[in-house]
Amino acid sequence: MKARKLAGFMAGTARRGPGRMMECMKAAAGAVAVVCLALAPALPSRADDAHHIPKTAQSAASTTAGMVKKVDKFAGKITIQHEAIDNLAMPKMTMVFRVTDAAFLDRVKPGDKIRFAAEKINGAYTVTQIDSGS
Ligand SMILES: [Cu+2]
Repeated sequence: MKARKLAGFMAGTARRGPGRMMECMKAAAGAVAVVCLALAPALPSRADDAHHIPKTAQSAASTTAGMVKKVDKFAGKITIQHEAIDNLAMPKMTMVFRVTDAAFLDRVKPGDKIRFAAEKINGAYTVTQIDSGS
């Protein structure tokens, strides 16, 4: 129903000239963007559920101690010298993480000692939480 209506609209506007056609294309692109936005929130929450199988009630156990080595706000990445990360079966090392929220990067600077939580999201090691130890 919707597709046929849109096709008819596009055919009608095409007859009226290229200017109208562009308007129509913009309208169609807008509709696609809306669909994407509607779908996007469902994905992270599903990944989140898979990672948070509630075995115990202790939430502090999921954070790891680390020291910030580098903050790259432009790339949305942070380099952390970290202790072993149990949930990722990772030994202590220095490595680059993505972040789930770019605002994390405004709260820390190189040299800061932090506690943070990390998960593997879409194949990339990603910081999901930072507690900047005061
Ligand atoms: Cu690591």
